[in-house]
Amino acid sequence: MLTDGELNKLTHEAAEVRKEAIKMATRAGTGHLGPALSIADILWILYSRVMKYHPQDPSWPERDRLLLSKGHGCISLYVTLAKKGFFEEELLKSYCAKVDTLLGGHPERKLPGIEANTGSLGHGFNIGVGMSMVAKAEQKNYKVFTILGDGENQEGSIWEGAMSAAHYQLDNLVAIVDRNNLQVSNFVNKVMGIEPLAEKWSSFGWGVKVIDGHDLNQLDEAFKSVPFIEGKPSVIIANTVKGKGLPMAENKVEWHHKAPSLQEYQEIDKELGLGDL
Ligand SMILES: Cc1ncc(C[n+]2csc(CCOP(=O)(O)OP(=O)(O)O)c2C)c(N)n1
Ligand SMILES: [Mg+2]
Repeated sequence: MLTDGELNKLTHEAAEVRKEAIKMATRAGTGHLGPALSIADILWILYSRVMKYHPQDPSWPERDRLLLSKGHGCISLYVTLAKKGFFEEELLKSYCAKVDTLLGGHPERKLPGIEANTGSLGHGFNIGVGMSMVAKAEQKNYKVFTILGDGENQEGSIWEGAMSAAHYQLDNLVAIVDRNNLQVSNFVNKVMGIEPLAEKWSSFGWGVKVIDGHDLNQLDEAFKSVPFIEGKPSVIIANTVKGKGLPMAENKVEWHHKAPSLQEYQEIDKELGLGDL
């Protein structure tokens, strides 16, 4: 359980991540803002309370690995990595600013802290399965965390990876499903329903917890209790809100890939106090 002081601090910091993400998308005039905002709390708790890493030595062999399998949500990851010291915060201004930027619309390994190029849905998770197998083969203690979209659960490759992870007893692997109920153009249950999701993962041999993905205490507790079942990989189904923290974007399908206009920014600024771009 987080103390009140810890909870207040982490809540404030996660809100700052969101504010910066909104600024980045506005400056660039592009970005998957809704999908970035739903995972800001998950990322902030992972990097603040859970994962082992040295920002000055991003390739430290014992580090925990994070694969953002829903790579399009990368704006919040970029902000998190900058705030945790992987690179200067000034670099955030280069998000989607030119063709050869280090901070593109999907994460690439050329940026410190990024483990793999991701964005083709169904891939990052399976890279994570492979990394977890390597850790086991080399008797290393690091953990592998991978964040998936709920729509991404419609990809067949996810279920091949899930089956493999259980078969190889990868209890060093933790998947987090960002259960925001939306995908590109509609609600997930309208496009192709994935329920009963917890039972599906469980039947594939995973330990499962369903939590509120914006409740920092629940996130912290869930991460601290992995593996949920000895010898099995763990999945956290995190119920979230797409666009969380930006009222005009919350639960709005059109904010899947959208940036605020300058006029909208002024409105948001009044509401959230973002300051100059
Ligand atoms: C293999 C593949 N097919 C299609 C896309 C295009 N695409 C990008 S985001 C997205 C929707 C993802 O929805 P979800 O997994 O729920 O993530 P969310 O945006 O809600 O975070 C799609 C289809 C892709 N990136 N990769
Ligand atoms: Mg989704």
